[in-house]
Amino acid sequence: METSDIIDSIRNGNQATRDEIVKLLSAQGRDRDELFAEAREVRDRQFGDRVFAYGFVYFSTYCHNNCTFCYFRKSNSIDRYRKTPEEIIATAADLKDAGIDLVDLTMGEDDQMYKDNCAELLDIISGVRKLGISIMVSPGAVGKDAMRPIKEAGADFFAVYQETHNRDLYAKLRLNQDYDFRYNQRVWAREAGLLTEDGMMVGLGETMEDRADSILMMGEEKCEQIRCMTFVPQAGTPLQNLEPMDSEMELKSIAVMRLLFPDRFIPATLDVEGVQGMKSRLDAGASTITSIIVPHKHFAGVAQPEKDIESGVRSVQHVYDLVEDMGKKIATQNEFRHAIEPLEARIRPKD
Ligand code: SAM
Ligand code: MD0
Ligand code: SF4
Repeated sequence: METSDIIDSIRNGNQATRDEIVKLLSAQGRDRDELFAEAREVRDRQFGDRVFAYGFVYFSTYCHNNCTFCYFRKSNSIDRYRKTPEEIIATAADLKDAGIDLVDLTMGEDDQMYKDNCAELLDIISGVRKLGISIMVSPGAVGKDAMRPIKEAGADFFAVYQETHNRDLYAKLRLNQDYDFRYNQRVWAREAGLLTEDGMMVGLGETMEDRADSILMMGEEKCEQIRCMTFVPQAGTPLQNLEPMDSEMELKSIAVMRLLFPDRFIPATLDVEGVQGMKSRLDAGASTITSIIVPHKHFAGVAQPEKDIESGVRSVQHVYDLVEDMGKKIATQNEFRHAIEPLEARIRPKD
């Protein structure tokens, strides 16, 4: 089948096969333009002229894991920080005042946050919740028992990315981390009434078929948010010399996810290419700008620990202006709550 036939078939409500997804991910020239145009149309039908904006608070860069791709892996000797609850709440308040829709509270797998049944983590979540802003937590793999308290403390979303759904590749990336335990985080989070996010990375030696499988599996899993990020090599890590890919595969993955799963939130992350990369991701059908960071507070990004942060280029006003230039508007916090409340009602635990 030609690319345009596959797009037609999906538009007519047919499920895409793995081979068809591989074909879409390989689209070039006019086929590629058609894929992206369709993705924008599907996104606009779902969300109108609204784009969602998430602020990123990487509040502890301590980690007991050794993921081969990550700058913050335990064996990397880098300067680390752990922000106090007060600093985190003040940063979240800045994001709220700037009109950001959600605060993503992210950490390395920091044992201090897990001890005493995640007391400090829960304290941070409930402190931020009191500000009246929506919350995503990205605390790594915490286990089943932590999910209810995380929900009750006030989190809306639980994010934990599988990175790849090829178990052999996973084992080479997330060293000594059980695949199923990580996968089950999202199952348990959902059972506790949390919205979930899964994610894939590209540029780590995966095949086209692996990428197609990740897209299919993320869709089947019914996560409300799904993402793709391009691997960015990090100094001091085992993969530091891996030849980096450009963002083309990430963009095509965004477009394919949008066609297949029209109603999901799909990030345009600023963490891979900074603000310069925002427009191309929105043009591929993304709905949600993620990784907006408050400048001058010394927070790190993930894939780009320093990119555009202290200069303020990744900050809110700049992002808003660019979004308006595209004829779009950042959703108000109320509009965002209205978008997620029906989703939360759908998964509310029944007891
Ligand atoms: N520690 C938690 C965890 O691993 O789930 C949350 C933070 S972790 C740094 C968040 C995500 O950042 C990872 O799941 C991975 O997808 C992404 N990431 C980390 N290093 C990256 C890199 N070098 N390039 C691209 N994405 C990266
Ligand atoms: C982002 N830097 O959205 C963040 C991060 C964790 N939930 C998200 C990878 O790009
Ligand atoms: Fe730690 Fe997360 Fe980085 Fe893995 S990806 S080393 S768990 S911070």
